[in-house]
Amino acid sequence: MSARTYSVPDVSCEHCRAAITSEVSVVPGVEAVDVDLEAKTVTVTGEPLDEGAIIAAIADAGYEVAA
Ligand SMILES: [Cu+2]
Repeated sequence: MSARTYSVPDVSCEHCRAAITSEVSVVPGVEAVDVDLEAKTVTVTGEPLDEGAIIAAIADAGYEVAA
């Protein structure tokens, strides 16, 4: 099991958390999604983690991963 943390500066509220969680949790391999509203990060746990698919899912939710 591995974990990756992405910086997503635009997350601010429970709506953001719900939108990102629902999109990212259906990416194959993803087991858990933790959105930290204070740190403005999304931590994804699972195996395997498809980085491109995860970033695309965050984009589908309407948010951008900071480089
Ligand atoms: Cu929000």
